[in-house]
Amino acid sequence: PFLRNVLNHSEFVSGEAKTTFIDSTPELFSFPRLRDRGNKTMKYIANITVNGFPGVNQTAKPYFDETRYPKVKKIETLTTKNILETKGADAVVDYVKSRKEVLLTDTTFRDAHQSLLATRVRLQDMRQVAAAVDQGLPNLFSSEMWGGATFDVAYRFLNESPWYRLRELRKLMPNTMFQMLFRGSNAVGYQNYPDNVIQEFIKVAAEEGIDVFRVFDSLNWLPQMEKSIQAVRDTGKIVEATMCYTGDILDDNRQKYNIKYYKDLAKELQATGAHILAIKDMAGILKPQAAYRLISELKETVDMPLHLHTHDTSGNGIITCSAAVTAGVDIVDVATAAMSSGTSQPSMSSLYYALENGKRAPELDIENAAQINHYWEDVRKFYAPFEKGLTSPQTEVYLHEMPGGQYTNLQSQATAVGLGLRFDEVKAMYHTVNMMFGDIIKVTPSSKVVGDMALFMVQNDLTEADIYEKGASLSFPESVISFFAGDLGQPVGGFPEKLQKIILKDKPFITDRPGLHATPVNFDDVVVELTEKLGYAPGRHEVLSYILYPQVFLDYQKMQNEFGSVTLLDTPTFFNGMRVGEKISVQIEKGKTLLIRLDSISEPDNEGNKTLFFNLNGQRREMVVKDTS
Ligand code: 3PY
Ligand code: ZN
Repeated sequence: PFLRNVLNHSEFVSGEAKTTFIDSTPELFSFPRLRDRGNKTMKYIANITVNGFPGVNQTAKPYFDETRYPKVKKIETLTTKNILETKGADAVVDYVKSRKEVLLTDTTFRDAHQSLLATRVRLQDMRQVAAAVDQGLPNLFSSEMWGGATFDVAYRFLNESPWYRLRELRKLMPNTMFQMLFRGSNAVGYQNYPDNVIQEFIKVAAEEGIDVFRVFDSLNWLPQMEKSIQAVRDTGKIVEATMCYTGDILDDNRQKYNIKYYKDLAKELQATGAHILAIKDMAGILKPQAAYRLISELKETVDMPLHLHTHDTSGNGIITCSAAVTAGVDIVDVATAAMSSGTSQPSMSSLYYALENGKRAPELDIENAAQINHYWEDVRKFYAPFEKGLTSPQTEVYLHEMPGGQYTNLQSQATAVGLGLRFDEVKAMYHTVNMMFGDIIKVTPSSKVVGDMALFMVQNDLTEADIYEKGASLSFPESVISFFAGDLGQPVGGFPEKLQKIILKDKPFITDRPGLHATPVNFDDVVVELTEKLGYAPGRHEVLSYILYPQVFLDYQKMQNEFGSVTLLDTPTFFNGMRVGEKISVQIEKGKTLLIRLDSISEPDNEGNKTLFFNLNGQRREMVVKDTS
């Protein structure tokens, strides 16, 4: 029973075992362990082969060309990460200010795939290119590789621990600063968490390897950011205080969010003690002329580096970045070309050529960037089932203002409730709802509230007038009620009172910070509760995951117990299983490889069970799987 427990130990099965654990349990490395790993892996493959992967409607596993692995020239230079480690956060700020060229953040490992491929890119594919980025692109300001939706999606859909992803990449990228997107009091979730959870999360994330925290609030409400900003400062890492951009500063008819609004906000954000000011254009609606004016005026308003984040949905992303560079922006977000454009960030190499020979051209080895990009051209094909984005520029985004990361998600949600063919209506309704709500900042989670309301209205054929007339008898989506109760904080200019009454009915609402009403989490109690559920004492990171996503985390653990660490499988096999006659190898650790061949699959028996005949490292193995497809 002891060995059984150990074999089910989550760190063990997820491959996260630390040296101390391995050293104190040498029996784990004997043959039964390898066999157990092999059996679990085959069980996973057998299930996927017979029943498919959720969301992947393929009948047969596609054939892919051999992946072109990047061959980069290693460039020796002092990196921002080296400066952070030796001289601290303020020295990085001084370094950024001293640079004449614009610096780049590469979002390929986070926002790019969140915005194009429903956040589905797996560690296994990042792992193969990580060292090339570290060695070949050392002039990057940072690599954004964590946060936003990646945390939840890794557990929920990829059976992958986001912490394990962070640790593994950290090992492969020792000279690159890692950046994460942090939703202020919503952390990496969709709701408000108690302050001590926020503080503990930031502390553990910093210890595990995050260097730059971009802290935003989905309503640009400062009180929801302050605790996080201070918590990052306490760790000695770099904090970017964020203004989310919405509206159009150059449109006289849209003056709720005018230049004065952003300049005042910038001063308030500077006063929090943050190192960098991030301008987060989550929808990609910052037009080039507006970017020029905004950056120019912010430069004169605050004395901190400016970091611009935009999305290329409209097709104008490069021009916006270029205008911002001319106006003096210090850092801009880009993605490798094959993972750029559309709802993602503008392309790194396009921006390079747009700025080439200019005064602020970035320092980038374009050959290395091209090598890395070839790799992604090949890898992106594995994720074809998740491609739901735009295939051409969409200037309609200037009207609906939907964040890049939300577009594909809302499209899937619409399809799931039978509104796939009415998505144009959903987009138009999204705009209507925004105006009904008083023209709010729309970014996770406030964007989800707008999306939920838009879907609700289209699904029930409700117009704006209907909401005011029939509101009393409607049961609104939970997220909408919660938003109007003040659970996400206060929007700029407050809530529209009439609508708030209709939506809340008699429910009370708050006007102060939700964190003031939240009971701090007692971590000791959670450890006891979780130990009971897991059968072992959890690490601090596991405790946090459980607090943020209790059921998702427990489901992940269940999958780990059943199938072991599927993180190590190649992506086509992970999503499509195996073809009869196919051979794959899975390197489960240095010097230990599983060689798996699928020899045949039986017809289903009376109960619908199929038997899959495998060969695992030379030995015949059978797996029985119920065909539920
Ligand atoms: C997120 O919070 O996930 C975002 O990417 C917001 O733009
Ligand atoms: Zn984004």
